[in-house]
Amino acid sequence: MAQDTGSGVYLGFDFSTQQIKVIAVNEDSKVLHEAAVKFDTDLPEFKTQGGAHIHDDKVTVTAPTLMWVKALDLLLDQVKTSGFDFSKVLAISGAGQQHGSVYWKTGAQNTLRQLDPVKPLHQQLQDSFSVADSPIWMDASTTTQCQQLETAVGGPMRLAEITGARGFERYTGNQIMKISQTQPDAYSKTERISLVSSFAATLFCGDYAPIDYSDGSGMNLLDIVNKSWSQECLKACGENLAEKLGEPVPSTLLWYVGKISKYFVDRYGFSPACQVVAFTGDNPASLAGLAPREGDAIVSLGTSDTVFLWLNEQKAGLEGHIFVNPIDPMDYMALVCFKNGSLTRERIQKECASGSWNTFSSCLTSTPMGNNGNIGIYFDTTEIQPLAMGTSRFNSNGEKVESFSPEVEVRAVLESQFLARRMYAELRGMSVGPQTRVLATGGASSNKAILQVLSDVFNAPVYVTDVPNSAALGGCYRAKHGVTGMNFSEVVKGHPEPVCVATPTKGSAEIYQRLSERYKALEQQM
Ligand code: XUL
Repeated sequence: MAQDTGSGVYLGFDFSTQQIKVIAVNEDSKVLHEAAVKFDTDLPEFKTQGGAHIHDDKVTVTAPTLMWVKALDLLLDQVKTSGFDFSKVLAISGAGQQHGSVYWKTGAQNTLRQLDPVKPLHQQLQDSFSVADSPIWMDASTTTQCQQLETAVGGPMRLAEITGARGFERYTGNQIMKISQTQPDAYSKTERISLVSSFAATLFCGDYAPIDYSDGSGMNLLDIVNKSWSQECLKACGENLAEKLGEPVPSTLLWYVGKISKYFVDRYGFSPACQVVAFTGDNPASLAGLAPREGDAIVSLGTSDTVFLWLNEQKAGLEGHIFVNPIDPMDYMALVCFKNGSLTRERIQKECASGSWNTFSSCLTSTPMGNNGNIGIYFDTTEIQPLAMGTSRFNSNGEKVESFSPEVEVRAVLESQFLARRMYAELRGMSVGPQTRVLATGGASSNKAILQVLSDVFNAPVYVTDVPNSAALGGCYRAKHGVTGMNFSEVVKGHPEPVCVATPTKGSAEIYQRLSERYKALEQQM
């Protein structure tokens, strides 16, 4: 383990769906240490699969809250055994899987304030939760509650205007409403409700840590313009909810939620001066971990594709999600997720390019931008926006056709995927153009021919940035940002600069402007 003795150290935690991860960096953003505890394999007694329990109805998905506590015990013991010097840590922060909720039973605050450093946390907190199984982001059981909330505030668009999103099943307000309706006793015995992020910060503070604006935006409860709970939404979701949630706070910017609790000082050797900066959601933390500049668009090309945008102004809408920006609370970030990403690209690569990415790339270089007017839409699984499934192919006259040649099919899948990413990013407020840096991450970002199509469709330069564990790293950067108050660009000064790998080909703007209009019309027909 490379322990840097001279300068200060920042820790970033990621309480994600399948594991808890920690990264330590020094003042130059150099990674000094990493460790992780995986729920399924390191804590088999909780019998989770992928860190979750999928219930018999298939739509209810929870995780045992105590498992997360026990995982933190294991993780810190492991880091201590490795010889890591916790006394150098100036500040910590971190991330949690978004939307999940934790229900602290009346009396838990007292327990948190009096933790005994001789015993592990899970032994002392086993009776502290009024609901033992936390609903998590994979839960889709709250359609009725979403409808009730939308109706209460005046419809889905109105809910999106207030909270940054229409009613989504996984959003915490709807989950809380379900608990208040189906487990009224447990709800009334709850003194505090945390998100996974603020729950993690609570453990470190030994007292209730507030919810930050950015992760709080994933609840259908926060008024993202006024940065306060929406009274109408609170009223619809549960009695005395404001009290149970506490006041939300900015994500960073010289804001820390408390000092590390005596428990961690005595048990692990943290300095009593170590600060805890508000934890946030994993997606906002990932944005910070990629060290973006204002205005950047991040396109993550993975199993599912996700577009993150740093926005100065947001546009409410029914697709995608707007969060308060985790780096600058006056700005916003948009997130739009597409289910058909790498798996669809891989299927076409197998069927049309004999399973070879080199052949796939040759197909791209041998076909012109705009694919001679051929467009294909490939939704192997039900897409999120639009809610549609199936494959459709259209020739340059807009007529439906049964098949394309392999080269045309390869270009068609990428062009339509990137046209969709661009269209929904524009709907959420991105003004695409040569001034926008598109930062590509994820598996497919290693293929230059693919990134050239991305650059042409977005009419913007594409940079690659390979940052494994961006959410945990974002925790380190946010910890430093929170306690030093430096400009974010200074905070991330040692972060590897993204490399420009593709610039728009001459003529791409006109071609894809036309194609984008056609794509929009064809998608509507699906
Ligand atoms: C975002 C979402 C997921 C979780 C996964 O809205 O639900 O990305 O944050 O950890």
